[in-house]
Amino acid sequence: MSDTPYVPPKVWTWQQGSGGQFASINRPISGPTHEADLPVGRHPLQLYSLATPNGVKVTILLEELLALGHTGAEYDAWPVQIMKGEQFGSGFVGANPNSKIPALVDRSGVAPVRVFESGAILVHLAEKFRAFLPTDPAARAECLSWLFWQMGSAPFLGGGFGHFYAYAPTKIEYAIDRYAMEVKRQLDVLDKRLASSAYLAGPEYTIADMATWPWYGQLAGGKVYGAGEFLGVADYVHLQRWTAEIAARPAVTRGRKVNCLFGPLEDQLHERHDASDFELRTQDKLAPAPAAAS
Ligand SMILES: N[C@@H](CCC(=O)N[C@@H](CS)C(=O)NCC(=O)O)C(=O)O
Repeated sequence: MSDTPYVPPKVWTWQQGSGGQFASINRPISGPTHEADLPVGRHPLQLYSLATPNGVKVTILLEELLALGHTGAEYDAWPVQIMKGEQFGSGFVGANPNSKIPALVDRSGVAPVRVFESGAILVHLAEKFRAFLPTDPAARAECLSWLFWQMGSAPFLGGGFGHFYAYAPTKIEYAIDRYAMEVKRQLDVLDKRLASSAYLAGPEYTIADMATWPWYGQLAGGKVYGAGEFLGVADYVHLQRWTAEIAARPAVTRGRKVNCLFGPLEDQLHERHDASDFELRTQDKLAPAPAAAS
């Protein structure tokens, strides 16, 4: 990166390595880079994901469905290591031509159905099990409105604020300022809604909360981008109430562990194939015991 002010050329060209922390995976073209089949487990629902905010939305819903007694929601969850480029394997691109986690393949019907985009996956599962998406038309419209609000808003938080505050190779005041203002506006939208409503869509916990919590709840808890103090998240008291309530749900605790490849070993369940995996197959149980000090 040079010190001279950037003047855009007539036609943009790809400078490999200019993408900061994600330079190794960002490309201006789509499609597979290599052949790699997706693994398939024994359950009808096959999830290919990672415990990022977008991935966790889906595992929270699946664990909530199982907690409600929907045994048909049993699933196999396979990790996709996006920093290693696994989202560009031919099998994954077949499940999601956009090469981003999460992707779901529902094999419960005559032919496999692929579903990509976390919001679409949440709606697919909520409709399939008739849970966490109200059926009353007004309540359903409110739920889908907040769900799509989240899908449209989070890129300003992640791709905008998070990128320039935490990941960009240089701190650009203009960019950080612009996105900090937008994210604070979004936090205020949520805070005002949650001042008068227990959950985003109304009195019931729905897929709108499950989509929003992993981004804005985690941000409110100071858990993403190290930006809690910078954004003054403690001031949003209604958002804080909702954040804490959802964090305390056992299904949320479980959902956050699935396909998690970082953090404390007891919170990392790399693959999930059975409810017992939370007891038996987290990394603290699988990792070799450290060598005894001599
Ligand atoms: N709108 C998509 C966004 C998914 C997304 O951005 N996934 C990220 C991880 S959180 C990813 O797979 N990134 C890999 C890449 O960009 O190559 C959704 O909600 O499913």
